[in-house]
Amino acid sequence: MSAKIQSIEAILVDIPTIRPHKLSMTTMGVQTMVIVRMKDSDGLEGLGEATTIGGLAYGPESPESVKLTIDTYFKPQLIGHPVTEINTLRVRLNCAARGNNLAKSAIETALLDLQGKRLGCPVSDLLGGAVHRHIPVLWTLASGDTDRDVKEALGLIETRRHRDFKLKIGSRPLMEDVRHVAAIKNALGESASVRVDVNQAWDESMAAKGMAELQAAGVDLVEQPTPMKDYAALVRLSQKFHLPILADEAVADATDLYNLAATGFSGAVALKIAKAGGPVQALKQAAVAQAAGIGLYGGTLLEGTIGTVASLHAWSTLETLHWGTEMFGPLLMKDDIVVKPLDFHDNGVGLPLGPGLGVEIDEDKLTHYRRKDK
Ligand code: MUC
Ligand code: MG
Repeated sequence: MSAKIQSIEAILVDIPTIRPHKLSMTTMGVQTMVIVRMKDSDGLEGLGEATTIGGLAYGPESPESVKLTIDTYFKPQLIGHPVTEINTLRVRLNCAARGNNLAKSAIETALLDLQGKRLGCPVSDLLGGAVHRHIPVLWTLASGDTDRDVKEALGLIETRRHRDFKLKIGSRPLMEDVRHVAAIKNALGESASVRVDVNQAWDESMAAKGMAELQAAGVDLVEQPTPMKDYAALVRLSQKFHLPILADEAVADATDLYNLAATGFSGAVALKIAKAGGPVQALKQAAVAQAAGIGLYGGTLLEGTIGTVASLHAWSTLETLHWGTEMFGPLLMKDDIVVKPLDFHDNGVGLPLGPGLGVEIDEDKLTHYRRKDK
């Protein structure tokens, strides 16, 4: 008889960042993760994570609302049901709750972790098997200070931790941002790829000016320059410039990407398990992108190790990640809540090979960092 889901706990965990992380909509000094612990009737435990950026500054789900959604609405749909029936459980959640993809991603991840542990294989095997065991990872420069960003990047290039960099812009006047980016590109030279993420801060005419300037400065990729719902602007900009656009907030799932591609968008897409509702859902989006000739990029909402590893298992199954990944979330936090942190080396990260996600909670660290009033 198939094991049943016995308990689900959603835990808020707050870990300070190693430095202020300045985005167009907020500056982060702490990252909050919602860690899901799902136990089944055989005594196995599955782990999942839902994380976003800056509380509610980035999107409609906050860590606190994710916990409430799981505790109040998801648990009654899941407890007592066979743990192996992941597709059926997803249907139940989708009937019970629209949207809430961050919360759904944490649950899908925990179910995959459980399934992998049950079968004694890594999550990537459940997804068809890893094509890559070392995955490229860039670093985001977002201290808010040009000299500090250059120093940070040069150190990371020297130790071969990262070779590619994403710069967060959009909070300052456009030409100030352009000068900041150009100075960093100049200092890092040809071998480092420099990309920018505007996080929706520009309107279309600002974006047209910004992209022309950034193209001249040697930038390789511009992420989500315009508001997420302005598909038409993203399509027009992608057709006007050689400098490719990475669609991020505009495309949460496979349907969004289909709609964008059908209206003539060319460029790349940031896949994120959180946006899509889990690793399996993110790979459905990847399949649409592949069919439409849109490049792939492994994105993050700055998850800790559990969410990062879940993403890596999914990205490892993709033959070509045209723009690599940004799965550096654990490195932005001052500490980790797993026993064995990920191994970042040679401008990338190794894929854990143990059963399930291949990560184990450090109980003392979890006790230390979990929010005390919850
Ligand atoms: C985003 O907006 O893409 C990824 C890296 C980073 O610094 O922020 C994120 C989310
Ligand atoms: Mg982005």
